[in-house]
Amino acid sequence: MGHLEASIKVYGRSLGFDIVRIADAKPFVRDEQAALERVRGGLMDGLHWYTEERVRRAANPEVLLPGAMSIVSVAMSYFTGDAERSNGGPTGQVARYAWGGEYHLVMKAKLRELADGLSKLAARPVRTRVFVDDGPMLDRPAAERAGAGWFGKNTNILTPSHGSWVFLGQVITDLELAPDQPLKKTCGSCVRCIDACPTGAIVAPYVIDNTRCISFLTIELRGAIPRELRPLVGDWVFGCDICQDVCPVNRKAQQSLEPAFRQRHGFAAPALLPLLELDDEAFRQRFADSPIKRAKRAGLQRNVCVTLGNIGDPVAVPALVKALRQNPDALVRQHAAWALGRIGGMEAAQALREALEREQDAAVLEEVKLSLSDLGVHAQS
Ligand code: B12
Ligand code: SF4
Ligand code: SF4
Repeated sequence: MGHLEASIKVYGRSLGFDIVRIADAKPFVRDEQAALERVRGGLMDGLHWYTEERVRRAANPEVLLPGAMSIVSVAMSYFTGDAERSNGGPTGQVARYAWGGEYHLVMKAKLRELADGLSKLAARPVRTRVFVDDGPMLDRPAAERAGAGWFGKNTNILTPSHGSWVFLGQVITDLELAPDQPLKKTCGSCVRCIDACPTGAIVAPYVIDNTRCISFLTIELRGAIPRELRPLVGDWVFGCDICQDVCPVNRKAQQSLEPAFRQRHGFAAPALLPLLELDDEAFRQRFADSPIKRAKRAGLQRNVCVTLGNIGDPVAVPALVKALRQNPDALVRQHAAWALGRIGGMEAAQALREALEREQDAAVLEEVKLSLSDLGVHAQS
């Protein structure tokens, strides 16, 4: 490693990145092929923005930054130990990456500083482009090539020091740098994540069927969660960490040093009933500067209904009845009807019968009828 590469790494770490490595900017041939096959095979369905055109751009750094020579690949841990559970009624689980602040903002600000630093360290103007998650870049293959970590069979990048609990980012630059080597590690014969995934979303090693992944269902999906998958979502109200929680590599993960990623009170395992009460304004206030805002108010409340249905505690019935009667979104009323059908009891059945008289939305009515039939109540309208 030359002096410039060493200085870039020292500077990157001083900005708060846990891992800073360097890759060349050649096309990602294997990954382009693999991603195109996933799109064509329907495994990325539901992510309308994830197109073949996007994959082709994302896999070719030269297209993203003409003259690209190198990629500075960074990783930042968001691991903050055990979840603090909320009091007061049933609680759900939120994926770790969303326990703290908005990582896109935090990482992009630091990546821009790193990008500016390249010109100073190289003592010449350097062209750069930065990426974290939302840009058309393949974050994981860049991290793999730079040796920041290796691909786990759950498709996450596993780092030796911080496990898979890391966000990945890149600075693509026209600066020619000596690249690091990929790591020689693999998962070996382990298949824990594949066995543990409740929906069978890891359809083969290194292959996720997005349409079955709880992370997609609870964060990205805008419509109804398919009925047959709802029981498998368990108590995950935002994202899913099961395939990472079971991963042996994560047992030795070091904790995050970033204050912005500290666990916020009531975010890791939130009390569910108050979440059903939020209106748009209250949702915005509570989840401003949080990854959770991506689900939107109706999406989160849909997930809360599914979780309450799965937990099955009758204490949730009054809140679900209220949601079925009053929630402004048909999506939420539909999932409240499903949850009432799962929990059952007199009050739930009565509310479902009333909804038959009042409800105008076809999808909600259909769900009400299915729930009544699950409860053995004959639907008359
Ligand atoms: C779309 C997307 C999703 C989708 C699809 C997931 C997926 N597997 O791609 C959904 C919504 C489901 C999702 C979920 C999650 N995501 Co996401 N997601 C992305 C996004 C935007 C694009 C990923 C992509 O291009 N996928 C395309 C598919 C084809 O790629 P792939 O599954 O990784 O498969 C690769 C391997 O199969 C490899 N390959 C092919 N053949 C072979 C053979 C061998 C031997 C090997 C080793 C590899 C290999 O090639 C493929 C292409 O590179 C990236 C950000 C970005 N811009 O890159 C974040 C990103 C991947 N997500 C991230 C996170 C944190 C998550 C969640 C953990 C969040 C959560 N807790 O709920 C889950 C994890 C679910 C999982 N097990 O993957 C992080 C991952 C960090 C890490 N350590 O890897 C990223 C990098 C965002 C970031 N910048 O930090 N995500
Ligand atoms: S995030 Fe959850 S649902 Fe998605 S692959 Fe991992 S264990 Fe399966
Ligand atoms: S659980 Fe096992 S197979 Fe899955 S990513 Fe971790 S080490 Fe690899």
